[in-house]
Amino acid sequence: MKIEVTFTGDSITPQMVTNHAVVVIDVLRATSTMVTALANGAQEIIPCLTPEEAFQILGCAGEKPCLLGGERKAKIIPGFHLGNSPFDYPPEKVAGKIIIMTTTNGTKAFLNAAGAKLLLVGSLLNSGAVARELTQQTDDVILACAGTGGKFSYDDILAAGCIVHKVSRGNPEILISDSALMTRHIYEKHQHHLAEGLFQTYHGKRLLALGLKEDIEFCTREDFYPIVPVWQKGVIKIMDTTKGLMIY
Ligand code: 3SL
Ligand code: MG
Repeated sequence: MKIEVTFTGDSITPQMVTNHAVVVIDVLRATSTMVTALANGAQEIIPCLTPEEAFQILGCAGEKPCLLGGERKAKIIPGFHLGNSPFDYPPEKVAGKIIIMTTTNGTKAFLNAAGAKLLLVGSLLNSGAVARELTQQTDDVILACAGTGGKFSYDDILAAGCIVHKVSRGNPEILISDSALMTRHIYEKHQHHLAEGLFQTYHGKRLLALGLKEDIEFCTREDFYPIVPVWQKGVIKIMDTTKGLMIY
């Protein structure tokens, strides 16, 4: 198995992901929020590209228990129920709910990778569980960082490097590309101070300026949730990693 890391959602193409296991990563904050919502009991997440599309899906959902979640410019979208903070998704709000979600970078990256053979949601919060799942795979792996505004984003690099670190530990037969090796080195530099590492970054500073320091601290909690969300039939659900089956 070979591991590659890509750095922006826009660079993901259908050709690239075919026959690969792909993990989409948007630490600040879309994939951290998806993982939190599912860990807190959300039934499933439907990622979509635009607020208009989200309203349309809600309009067709009938009696289904749906909530709209996401952001533009890091703020809740007018008319939506939830923003893009993991703290917006506690069990009392999201248990049993279907979350229809659109974010600036994360959901777009995810949908660009929709043709992957296996498509998972990764973050620091579930990095250990994702790494364990990847070690069961025989297909080549792409860790697809969403990036910020079409550019490389340090938060995603930390999670990609963390997953590479965990997958490659004790598995010398796994081939690590130069991009994966670079992310592993960056993660290992910040490993014991992940939040502080992000306070200095472009997106970290933006969130700090909006008073969202706790979001950064939460999104950098490594292995907080032992779940692996997987894309199946147009929705994201928790994978039952014990049986290789999805939970319905
Ligand atoms: O990158 C993204 O899609 C968002 O998660 C951005 S934000 O943290 O809500 O600004
Ligand atoms: Mg991001």
